[in-house]
Parts: sequence; structure tokens; C-alpha cells
Amino acid sequence: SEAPAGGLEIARLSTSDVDFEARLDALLAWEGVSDHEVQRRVADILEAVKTRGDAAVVEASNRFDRLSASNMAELTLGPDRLREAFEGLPEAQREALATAAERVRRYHEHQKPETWSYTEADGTVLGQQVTPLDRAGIYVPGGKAAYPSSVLMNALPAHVAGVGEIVMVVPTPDGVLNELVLAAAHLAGVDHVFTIGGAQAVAALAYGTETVPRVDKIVGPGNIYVATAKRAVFGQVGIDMIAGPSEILVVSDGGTDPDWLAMDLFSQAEHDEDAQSILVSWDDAHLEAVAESMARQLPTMEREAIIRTSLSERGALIRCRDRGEAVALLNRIAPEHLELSVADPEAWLPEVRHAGAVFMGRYTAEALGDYCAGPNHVLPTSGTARFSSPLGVYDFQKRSSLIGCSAEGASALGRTASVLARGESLTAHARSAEYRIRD
Ligand code: HSO
Ligand code: ZN
Repeated sequence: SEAPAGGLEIARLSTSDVDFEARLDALLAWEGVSDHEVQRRVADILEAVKTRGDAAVVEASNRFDRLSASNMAELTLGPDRLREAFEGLPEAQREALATAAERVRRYHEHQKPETWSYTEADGTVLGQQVTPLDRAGIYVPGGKAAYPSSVLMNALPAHVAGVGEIVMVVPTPDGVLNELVLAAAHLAGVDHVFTIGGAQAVAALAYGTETVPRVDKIVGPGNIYVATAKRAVFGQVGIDMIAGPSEILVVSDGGTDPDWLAMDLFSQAEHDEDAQSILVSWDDAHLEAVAESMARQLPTMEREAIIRTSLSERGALIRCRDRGEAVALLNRIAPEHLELSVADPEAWLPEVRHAGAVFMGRYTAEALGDYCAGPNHVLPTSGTARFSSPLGVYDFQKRSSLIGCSAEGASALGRTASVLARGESLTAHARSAEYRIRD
């Protein structure tokens, strides 16, 4: 970090610097933590829950969340309790939550993949059948990281996919329940909530206990214990991606109000100290104006300390030569969130190859997408947008291949299969195919 601008510490890079590549690499480097001590403790908890079920979950919850539950029933919330939470909210919150849920649901309806089939000339029918998971588990973090919006973003795609049963777990340290989180669960069609968290909750979902139903896939963010537990149970159940810290890359053509952009950068930085906010522009005066605005607005932020640390440790203002360099940079960074704060975002789109979500034009603040625009806010982080996609309906479904041979098709395919099977010395395969050949 360098060049404090009126109390703001943030790295300044220019694509013309001789060491630009090295500095960019250092800026983007993020190592997912894998700690042996954590792995050992998680393994112990997984084993305990696997062998002793509810009792082990209750013990671990009492210990880590400072509770005094005597059984799982005390850590279970039914549909009535969720509805009560929703009905008990102030009207403005109830309406905002309902509006967000409706928009997100509608967006995800468009994602429903189709079952399809076609018929070959020989009468053989080939296709694909899409089916939802029987049960999905949603992990919701507790404490200050508990986001009702994330409950909607994780549970609604599962609901739209047609998942039979949605089970949510959420830790309640010191027994404190978050009413907004429960209200969001009600709106998103969650069937059961267990107030458990950590590795013990992941274990309960993966193996099932007397009370917690075993699920087919676990999604949702969590701390290092949760992430380590998810990695460990993968294979036994499906998991979503393991997310890194949140990031935003804003590309500006200089025509957006610097105050707006400063706040867009803050909005990501306020999530946590490790979050990353980067601004790219070829307009020097504009970069300066945004830096000034950040310095001026920073002291007014409730999360000033977190924003300050995030910006000074991982933030950057990058000067590039032109639009072409900006495009190359954004694809290189492959950001979770890309704000194209430019006059003609549609013209940029064909060149955008790697980004979790693209926020198009000056009016499209990431914050709108975080809560209520409609698309999912669970997105690939740390450059993984190169090979992965936002959480969606397809994460809660699977595909079965369909093959239906006609007599004629079986005869034709039998000849091909027989030759290949004999080549592999698999006689039963060959004969099985040959029985169906008609001369
Ligand atoms: N920006 C976050 C999502 C979020 N923001 C939740 C506010 N609440 C991760 O993409
Ligand atoms: Zn956010």
C-alpha cells in the first residue's frame, strides 16, 4: 500500500509500471486456508456425530455456542415458528423481504433446465431427464455474518428446482435467534430449521441423526470449521463451491459520479477485512476524484475500521491505458462482481469472458444485486469464475441419460457394440449385444 490520499491508504498501480505484473499477482493472491489442527478437530467432531448422532450434536452445540440444551428437540424450529418470525417483522422489512424473494424466485424460474429427447433414424429414442434432489441442506452462518438475503439466495433455487425437502441449519451463539433469518427461511420454503452450526451441523446433515434428516447436498457459506467439514464429507454428499472472500472490480470510463463509485467499492470492503475492492480506469483525474471521495466518506461509515483494513490490505486503484487494457485486466482478474460503469456496457459484453456477475451501466450498483435484483448473489470468488458459475437451480438438480432402443436400433448398435466388446475381451457384453442382432 502507498500514497495515502487524505487519510486513505490504498495501492495505486499503473499498467505502465515495470513491476505491474508482479504487483497485480501479489494483489490477487489468495490462499484458501488448510490447517492441520483444524482438520484434526473437525475429523473428531465428524466421527462423534457419525457414531453417536443427536447426543454428539447437542454436546458440541452446548460447548461451542454456549447453550444448555438437553436434546435435539430444543434445537429444532418448525414451520409455525418460521411463519411467526415473518409475521412479527415490522411491515417495511416484511415487504422488502417479500419483494426480494419474489424477484429472486422469478429469476430462477428462468433457469429450470429442460428434459429433452430426440429419435434417431433407426427409431432409438435418446434423451435426458432432469430430476431434483430429494433433500438439500442449507448452512447459514450465525452472528454478524448471518444474512437473511443469503437464506433467500441459497434456499430459493432449491425450492424452484423442486427439491423435496429443504433443511436449514443456523448456529445461535448464546441462544440468540435472528428473526430476519427465520422469516427469510419461511419465505424461501425451508421445511425444517435446526439451530446448530459448525462441523457438528455439517456432520448431522451429511450422515443424518435420529432427528436431523440426512441430505443429498450441503450448500452455504461458513467459517473455516464449516469449510473444512464440507470438504471432508464431500463424496458422501454433494457440496457447493467453497467460497473465498468477496470481491468487486469496477471498470469506469470516468463518467460516473465518483461518490457513487467510492460507495460501491466500500460496499464490498465492509463485508470483511479480507474482501477486495478494485477500481480500473484510464481516466487519471477520475481515479483521483474517486480516491478523494473515499477519503472524505470513509469517516462516515459504520464499518470504517473494516473498510480501512480491507482497502489498505487488498484494495487497489489501477490506471490502464485504454479500454482494451481494461478488458484484458478484467478477464485476467475474473472477478466475482464486475461493475461496468461505462456508457455502453452492452458493447463490452462480447469481450467479457470471466466474471461471476456483470453489473451493467452506471445505475447498476452491486448492492442491488446483493439483495433483490433477482440473480443469485452466491458467486464464484478468487478467480474461479474462469471455470464456475453462480449458484442456481441446476445446482439442486441432476440429469439422467435416457436410451430406448427399437428392435432395428438394437440390431444396428449391436454390431458396433459387439466389435468393441470383443476388442476389450468382454464376452458377456459382446453376446448381450449380439442376441439382439437380427439377420
Ligand atoms: N456481497 C455479498 C452478498 C451480500 N451482500 C449479502 C450483502 N448481503 C457476497 O456476494
Ligand atoms: Zn454484499
